[in-house]
Amino acid sequence: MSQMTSNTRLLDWVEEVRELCGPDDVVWCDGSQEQFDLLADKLVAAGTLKKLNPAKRPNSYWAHSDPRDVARVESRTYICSRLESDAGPTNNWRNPEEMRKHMTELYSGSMAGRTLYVVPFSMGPVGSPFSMIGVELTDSPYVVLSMSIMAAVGQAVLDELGDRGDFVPCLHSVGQPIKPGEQDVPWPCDPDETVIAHFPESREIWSYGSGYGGNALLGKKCLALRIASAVARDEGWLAEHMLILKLTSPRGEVHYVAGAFPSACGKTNLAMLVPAVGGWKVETVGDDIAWMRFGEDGRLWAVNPEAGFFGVAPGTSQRTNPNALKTLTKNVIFTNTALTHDDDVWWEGLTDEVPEGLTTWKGEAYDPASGPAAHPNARFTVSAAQAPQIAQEWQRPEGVPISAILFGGRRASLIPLVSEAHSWEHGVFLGSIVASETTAAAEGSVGNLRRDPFAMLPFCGYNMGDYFAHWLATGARADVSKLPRIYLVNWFRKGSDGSFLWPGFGDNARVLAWIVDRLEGRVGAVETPFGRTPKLADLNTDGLSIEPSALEELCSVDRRLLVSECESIEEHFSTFGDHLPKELAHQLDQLREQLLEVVD
Ligand code: TSX
Ligand code: MN
Repeated sequence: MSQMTSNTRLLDWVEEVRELCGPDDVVWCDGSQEQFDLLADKLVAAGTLKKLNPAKRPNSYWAHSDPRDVARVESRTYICSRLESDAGPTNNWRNPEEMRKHMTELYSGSMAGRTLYVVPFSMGPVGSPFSMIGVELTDSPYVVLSMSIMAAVGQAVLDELGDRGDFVPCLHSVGQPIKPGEQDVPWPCDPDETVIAHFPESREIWSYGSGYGGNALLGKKCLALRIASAVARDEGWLAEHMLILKLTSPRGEVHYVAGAFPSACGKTNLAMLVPAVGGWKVETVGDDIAWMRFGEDGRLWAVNPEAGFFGVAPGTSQRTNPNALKTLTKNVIFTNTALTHDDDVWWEGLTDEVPEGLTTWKGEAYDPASGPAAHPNARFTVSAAQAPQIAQEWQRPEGVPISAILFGGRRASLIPLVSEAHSWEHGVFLGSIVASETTAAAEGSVGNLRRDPFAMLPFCGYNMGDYFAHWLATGARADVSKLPRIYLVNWFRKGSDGSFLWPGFGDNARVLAWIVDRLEGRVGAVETPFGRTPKLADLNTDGLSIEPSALEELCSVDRRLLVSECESIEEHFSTFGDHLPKELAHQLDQLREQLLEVVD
């Protein structure tokens, strides 16, 4: 047993789980490099990890999962609140007692033949008043290694917790006990019985059956978004699915920008942007989660509660995200990428040419006729501290003051390149109608419009109508002059020939530059139904070959398409019933009124 803590709530819970799950051993994780290396060696011996070529990718590993366990499973993710209405229409709900009963049966003996690891972790810097402590009990050493990269882990966290009871218990089992005499498999899991359950009222997380990403690394989506969003509602702050970037202008002005984007919009690429316009600098504070609260100065301050990046590998290249490639040169765990003949990694989009002699994410010789070499949801897990573009203040306990909030989506038509909300309420409306056209057949038919309000659809731990109300209430108690301004952006608008109108990537800095010009009061704007868009002359197009007509089209709003958009928004809003704040219904009315007004 451990000498690492005398915390009775923790010790009692570990003992209770040991009795229920029946592991052979209990190991406490101290966060040391020695323990990390020991576990990595063990996983290499077990065939779960492969050590990559140290001459090419020092201290890095490759894992490939069971093909049935490759992504978060939203259909098996539950909010277990006493009232179904507290989970709301966008979440799966189960009664907490029923779920506990069901999962207690699943967990019974589920760790037989395995080791139970105790992983104390801090989301946010250890000791910051804004950090949250969790303890993950898991039978997956792969999860232990990943958690050690994604959060502060170990003795320092236990020391900070002391004898307090305010940690979030996070129970995780892959759900594949090893019977006596039986061989383990490289990626144990139980896909038929997978459940990821959240108990926001008692602040607990129970996960069973999956070893992959957000299902298993419980500090990230489960704690820092679903549980934290419910805590934030109760305590008056915001837990958001947002990147945080530091933007420095040629004049030396520094602005911090937060941004929420649905999946497949390039959020990590934006967080790590290399501007295509001279003199501008982007540094990363975070690429996925922002915890925001008002400071003494009345401004909204944001903290990145994570310590690493768990990013999608396919599509990451020298052109799309050079800083990511620089970050991935050492100390990385890759999962479900392809493996090269000389023990390095590869994925679709990394290079134009497919290298010879690839092994696919399934561990088979690559044959283009049998699908991609890397799984489309293949991931890298890497410490943020080794990113060359990391902002020096990224772990400051008080965070960084946010000047602007971006909401984005993948929209081929209607939504302008950038528009500035008229007010906080209008900005909340723009966040509530965020939508993206689907890109993969797996998400339904390609090109379908999917609403993903605030990019929080899979991550809000309570009723999303109440979440909208919480955003409105947050603005209502603020000093309006100190609130961040809110912008809607769309890098994905297409022309009539079906090609992208905007070059995107590093050129998105031109949009960021316009936003800074707005914040600094240097430029005017043009009114549209979605807010204020740039006067075309105010967008810096130096060195950009774009037709004036394309720029015009990018910033325009087609009123005919707006009619059907209003109908679509009305349908979207109707799903929230009487939990929809009246201010948002009013915003939709105002959008409709614009249709009746000027006809040009
Ligand atoms: O990440 C993207 N961003 C944000 C970058 C900071 N992507 C990739 C999306 C999938 C994750 C983009 N794709 C962006 C973008 O701004 N824009 C586009 C669309 C696009 C794709 C290719 C080209 C232009 C636009 N041009 C050529 O391929 C030459
Ligand atoms: Mn995310």
